[in-house]
Amino acid sequence: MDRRRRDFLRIAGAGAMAGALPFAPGARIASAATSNRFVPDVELELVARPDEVRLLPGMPTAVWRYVGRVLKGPAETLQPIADSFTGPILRFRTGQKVRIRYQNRIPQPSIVHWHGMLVPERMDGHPRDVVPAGGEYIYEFEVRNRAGTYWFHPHPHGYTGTQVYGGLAGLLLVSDEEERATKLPAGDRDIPIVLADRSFDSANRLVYEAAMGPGMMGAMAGFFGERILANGRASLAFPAATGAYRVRLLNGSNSRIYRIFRSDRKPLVAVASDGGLLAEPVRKPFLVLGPAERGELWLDFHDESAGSRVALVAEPLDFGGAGMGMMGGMMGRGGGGRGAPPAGPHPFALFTVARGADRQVLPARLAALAPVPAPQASNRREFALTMGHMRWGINGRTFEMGEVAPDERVGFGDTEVWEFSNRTSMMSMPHPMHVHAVQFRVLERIGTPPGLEGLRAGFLDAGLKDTVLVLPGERVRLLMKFNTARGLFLYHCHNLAHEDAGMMRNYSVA
Ligand SMILES: [Cu+2]
Repeated sequence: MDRRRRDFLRIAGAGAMAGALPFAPGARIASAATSNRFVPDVELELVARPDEVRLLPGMPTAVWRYVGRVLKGPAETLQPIADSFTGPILRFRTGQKVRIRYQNRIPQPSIVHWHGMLVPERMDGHPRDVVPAGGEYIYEFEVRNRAGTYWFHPHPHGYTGTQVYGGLAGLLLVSDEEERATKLPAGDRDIPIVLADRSFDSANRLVYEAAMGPGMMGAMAGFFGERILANGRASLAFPAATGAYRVRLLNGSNSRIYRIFRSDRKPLVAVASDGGLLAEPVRKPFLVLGPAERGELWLDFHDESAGSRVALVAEPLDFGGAGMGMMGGMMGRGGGGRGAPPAGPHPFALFTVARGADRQVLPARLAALAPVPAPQASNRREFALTMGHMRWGINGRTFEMGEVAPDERVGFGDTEVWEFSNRTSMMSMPHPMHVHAVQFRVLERIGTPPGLEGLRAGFLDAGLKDTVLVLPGERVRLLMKFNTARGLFLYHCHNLAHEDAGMMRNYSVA
């Protein structure tokens, strides 16, 4: 293995990652495997390892990525994506029993988290379960989620940003009977897209330098790359588009927030959020997707004339001009102060309409999903998003591996209202807040500043969510039921620079 393969190297903070690959394969097998009574319907091998992919013209780019194979079950369970760092796509069905043999072949401790999935404590990829380079971890769980677009990525403490940036992330698509009954576009009309920003040097190597916020006294704003990529490419082209498509979008960026719209400014039709199908299609002028959020679109070309072109555009959101002076516009700046131009609106999926479109009818109803209930008097907890000692925190605290505070203990089966309040700091930034082991409902947003109110039209707050973007100044109330599993789970900011710096806590369910 040549040297370039093993460092995707010019990663900032690379002290911990420089040096030779210390792994000895099979050095340690950590297994949360339940018992030999678990008979999987599907068994996969999933390896995180250094690789090279051709992302840009010229030199290939050294990345870390997941590769895998199906050991048992349908071959389509695992679908690699050619010439990309993202992937493979995993396809499961509700009710399947899944075993995944994860092997860590990157030169850092790591563990895999199945983002949005409702799995037992030791299957969730908590940082205390990291395996060293060369180690292995065996996951066994039953797929309990409804159909939807979920994903997987590393979750070690302190290195998640680096490892995701290196390329470790893939989609996990769940299907079920209810979804099949809707007859949404399938096959090559079902298009999963991972949006992620990256910066490259002149030799096509990945560059990772987190940006400090101007005036933020050392507090990390995050990473803002110069290029926006779709499944690792500059853009995806669909030269013979007819009829309707289902486009699944994941914002897999470390920190960037996007506004997604059609190039012809026709409204978008959203059909699913983080946790699967909405009750019914919703027309939106645009979508706003923070890191880790998903949105699915019904994209219809049957009334476009042959030859016309329509793009989906991702515009990086810049909070600098929205009355949040301390933001200083850094959201739109690329490349961590390397003098790069800010990434502008980027057409990432280009559809050229062909003749002969079948008309496919948008279903009026998509799924059985109760309306968001009125806010009620359940047990309410408030989590203030805070800034102290140059670090982001939650209620003034930062992550400690096994620590759970008295106000972070939840009763199994309880329904609670959690409020994330983003108003305690003058140095306000949007924070995409993610809670493990639940799919929640967004009850209300309170106090959205007038300058940001326009963004609310782009949120998919009507659906099930596991990550919610809390704008500067807002209090967002969430309704959640803790009936997945007992144990220790995480809640945290999914701006990975914030998460790695400690804007993450445990909560326990007992
Ligand atoms: Cu944050």
